[in-house]
Amino acid sequence: MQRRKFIKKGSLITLSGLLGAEIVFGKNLPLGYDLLGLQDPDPFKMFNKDSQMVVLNDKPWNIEAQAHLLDDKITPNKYMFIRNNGIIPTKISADDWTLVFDGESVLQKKTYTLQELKSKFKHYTYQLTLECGGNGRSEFDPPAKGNQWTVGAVSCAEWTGVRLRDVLDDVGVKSNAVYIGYHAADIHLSGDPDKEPISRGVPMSKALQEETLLAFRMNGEDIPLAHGYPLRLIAGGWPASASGKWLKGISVRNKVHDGTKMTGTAYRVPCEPVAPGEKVADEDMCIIESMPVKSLITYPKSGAILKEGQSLKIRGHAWAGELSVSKVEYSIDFGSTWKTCSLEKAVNRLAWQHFRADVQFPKMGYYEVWARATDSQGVSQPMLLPGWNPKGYLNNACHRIAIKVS
Ligand SMILES: Nc1nc2c(c(=O)[nH]1)N[C@H]1C(S)=C(S)[C@@H](COP(=O)(O)O)O[C@H]1N2
Ligand SMILES: [Mo]
Repeated sequence: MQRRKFIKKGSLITLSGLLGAEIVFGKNLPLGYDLLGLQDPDPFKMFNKDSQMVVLNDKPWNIEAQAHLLDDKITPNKYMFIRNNGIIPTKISADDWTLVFDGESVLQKKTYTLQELKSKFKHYTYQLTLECGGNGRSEFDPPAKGNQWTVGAVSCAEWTGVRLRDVLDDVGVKSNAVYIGYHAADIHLSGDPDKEPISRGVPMSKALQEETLLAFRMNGEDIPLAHGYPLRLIAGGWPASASGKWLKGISVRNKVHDGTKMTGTAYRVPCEPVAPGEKVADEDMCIIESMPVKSLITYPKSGAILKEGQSLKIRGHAWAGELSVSKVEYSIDFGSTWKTCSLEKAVNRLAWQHFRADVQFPKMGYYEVWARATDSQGVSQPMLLPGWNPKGYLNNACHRIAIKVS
């Protein structure tokens, strides 16, 4: 007779996390049992998200913030967008989690347990901006397929982990290494275990940066399940698709990584500008690297009403991929004139910067406040849509809020 298999303790904990309650008689559950409580899930409860977060897709789960929810300097989990290409793994046991280093350019294949990574290498903590390459996609015309992100697919949380470069040093990398590619534990939407939902990466130069982490904590706690528990690659300032969640493997490649969503139109844009709707040949597409300069007004919420004579203290964040932000300005006259906002320095490289301004309005009426950031190389956000591209990436147009003075 076959022995009945039961769900392991580690998986029970993740399932309890998804349900938001302990599964009291969990040890009686047979392996593969479908809990009723997870069949019609409330995403806000399941992921500990605020109910003002906006669900764009439930298969897979894709959830964005609204501008005013991103007002905190460090984004708390409840306001952090979720972007999934596949199905979130649930049967995770951090105790026996391993990370494999392989590929053409490692001296030899090497495996670490999560415990080894934590104990063998020094820990670092950074605030790191993660923006989905498709943030702002909803505005493109002709429209681009994919999740219709507005402005809320960006976050800046505090990540703790070990430096990828310290671990690569320990693994031993050949001099012909050009790229790393990640492999993860999430499941392809087809259910096919041989297909990866996504397997992207970064060039060695980015992999070896001080801030590129193998992270195991977010905002001082274990990484929430939806954001990559128990281990995640973090490459701040690049499209967040480079930051692989539920990290199981790193391949050190002797060529540009060619995993799922590294080729074709995925996370690639025309190397040179094209007319809206134009077909672009494969060889004329370039991989997105550092994200462009951008800003977000997080206070007040668009639609705020003021009394005549009242001034308005606006605030928000600005970021510029690998670069820093040198200036943020605002306009209340649809971009004819601009005034300077006060701008804080980043707490560390690749963290977003906070701005504020005290805005006066000349008389009663309807206004829009626009914000425009400029990066350290003098490049500013466009007032309207930037270059069209087939998948609607990199929309860094100025953010705007409506204000009524009555
Ligand atoms: N394993 C895995 N990693 C992933 C993804 C995914 O689907 N699977 N999505 C990527 C994309 S496209 C983005 S924008 C970020 C989103 O991170 P978040 O859900 O923690 O906000 O994760 C990236 N890492
Ligand atoms: Mo993304």
